[in-house]
Amino acid sequence: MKINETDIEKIRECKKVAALTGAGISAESGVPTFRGEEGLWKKYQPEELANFDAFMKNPELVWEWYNYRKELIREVKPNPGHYALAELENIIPDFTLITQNVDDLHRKAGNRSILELHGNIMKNKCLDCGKITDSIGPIEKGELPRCECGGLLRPDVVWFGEMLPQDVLKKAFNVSEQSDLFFSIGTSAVVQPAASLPLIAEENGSFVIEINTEPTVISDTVSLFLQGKSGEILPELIEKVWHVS
Ligand code: BV8
Ligand code: ZN
Repeated sequence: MKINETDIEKIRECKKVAALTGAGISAESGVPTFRGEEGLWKKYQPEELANFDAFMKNPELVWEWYNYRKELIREVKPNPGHYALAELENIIPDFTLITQNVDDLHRKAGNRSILELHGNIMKNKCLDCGKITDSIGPIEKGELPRCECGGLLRPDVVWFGEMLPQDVLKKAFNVSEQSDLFFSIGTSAVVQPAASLPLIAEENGSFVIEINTEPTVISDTVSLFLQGKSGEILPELIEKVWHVS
């Protein structure tokens, strides 16, 4: 990882840190990304499945997709990239993790102050009474998961065209604006409004570090673009900047 002494000094002085993560940070745990070549699901695009109309048209298919992803996520573990961010929360008093991911891996890795912009795949919401449950009893083949009130359950995630939880989003905007150091990690930075967070940080004078295996639409505007795997770069960066051995 190429980083010069001046940048190391600058990063070390920062006190208010925010990190935005996307599917890329979970790739090394074996969770497929959305737009990667392996894609998440045979022939469908996430946008076709992760939306309310698709769900109402074919709830079985959408539940099949989410159950497939939940099975996957139950098997996987956080990787060194997740653990590095958990360590960062312990090193920096004013640290906030903002994630677009719904895979719960940051919580498993030990982060506590987490803003889940797009919800959490392990939680379900009732279409009728709005009750959130985190477990579904056994369902007969071809049956759909239902709430005890009889209402249809949906995954408690934010679909395309749906509002993000307003309190969570407001906090995410605030910490991005107030930050003096902002990380954009493993996200293609295309999905709004999450993708505006690095730009807001940049506008407010934060030092913005992007970590991604590929350049993205924001790579040439950030203060430092570190190309590579977050599971490798993050531990190395922490070593260089904060564990001055
Ligand atoms: C909203 C939860 C409006 C569900 C997700 C046209 C039509 C309709 C809508 C829109 C439109 N134009 C814009 C919109 C808005 C839309 C949007 O932004 N669309 C995009 C596609 C153009 N946004 C919305 O609809 C949002 N809501 O705007 O509401 C509104 C306003 C007022 C009133 C009512 C409504 C809702 C967006 C949330 C959608 N839900 N997920 C689920 O997960 O099933 S989005 C989904 O994409 C995931 O959350 C994911 O996190 C997110 C972003 O993707 P990434 O995380 O970036 O993942 P991706 O695969 O793209 O990239 C991975 C990156 O990692 C790559 O860059 C890769 O290079 C890198 N990488 C890979 N391996 C590694 C790595 N990096 C480091 N290390 C590695 N090892
Ligand atoms: Zn209900």
